[in-house]
Amino acid sequence: LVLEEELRQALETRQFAVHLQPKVSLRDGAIVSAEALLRWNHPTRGLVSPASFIPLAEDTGLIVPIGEWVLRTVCAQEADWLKQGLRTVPVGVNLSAVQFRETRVLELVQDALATVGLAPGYLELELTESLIMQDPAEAVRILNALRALGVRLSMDDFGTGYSSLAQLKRFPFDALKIDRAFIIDIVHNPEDAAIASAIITMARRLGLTVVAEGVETVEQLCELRAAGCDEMQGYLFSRPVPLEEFAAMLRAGK
Ligand code: G
Ligand code: G
Ligand code: NA
Ligand code: MN
Repeated sequence: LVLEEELRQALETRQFAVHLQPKVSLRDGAIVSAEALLRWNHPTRGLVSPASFIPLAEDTGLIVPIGEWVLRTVCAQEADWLKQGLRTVPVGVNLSAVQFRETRVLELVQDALATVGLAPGYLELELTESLIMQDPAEAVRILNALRALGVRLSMDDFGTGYSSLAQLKRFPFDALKIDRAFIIDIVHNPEDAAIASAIITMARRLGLTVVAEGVETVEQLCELRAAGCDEMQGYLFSRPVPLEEFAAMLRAGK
């Protein structure tokens, strides 16, 4: 109950921040997009990881206003960077299953884009398998509408749930992110390497951009490149960084 009240206050008193982690092309090393990751700057406890408060935010429904804040913050920042002439990249926002179920996501996204005049192609939504599998028919309908709007869609944490690539072809995803669980041991565990390689081959045949999550070593990078992976995200290139630091990375790279 205490934490719930603190979360409410955090939203009102602007204790949240969005950090961005780059996704990098394995072809030329360029930053091609980013993922928005929520950070809570707690007045006494310091930086609190979302892993420790997102479950409660979901249980209490607070994820709805918090998620809306993340979405609007990302759209406003992107619009502002474009106005400044910065050549920014699409930014992915994580959507929780609760947000998907309890809000009219399509209307919310349309309004967030229109409010700041942002072109839809600068926004990407990251959704997990479990989210779309809760009500696949409804998910297909909403995702098709979002895709028609021009928003990019990416399947997050792929490989950890129960869906197959065959099921995924019903959904209009642009990209697929291979869960970090398969990347961690990719160099030393031939089974993980085989799974990652099979996912990459099939996903690419289905026309999806493949992103490897949690890449930390050059050896992992080489393995992924050899398997035909398109992009990587992970500490090897960069941790999630504050917005201004990300803008500096974009300026430096171009
Ligand atoms: O950022 P890591 O750095 O610690 O994030 C931990 C978990 O919190 C991840 O599963 C990530 O997807 C989730 N997360 C981070 N930011 C957001 C957000 O804005 N919305 C939702 N729903 N989940 C987020
Ligand atoms: O669940 P989702 O994939 O949205 O969450 C991404 C999570 O992975 C975040 O907590 C982010 O901080 C974390 N992350 C990103 N890159 C790396 C990495 O290279 N190593 C580890 N251990 N975690 C990472
Ligand atoms: Na994500
Ligand atoms: Mn992920």
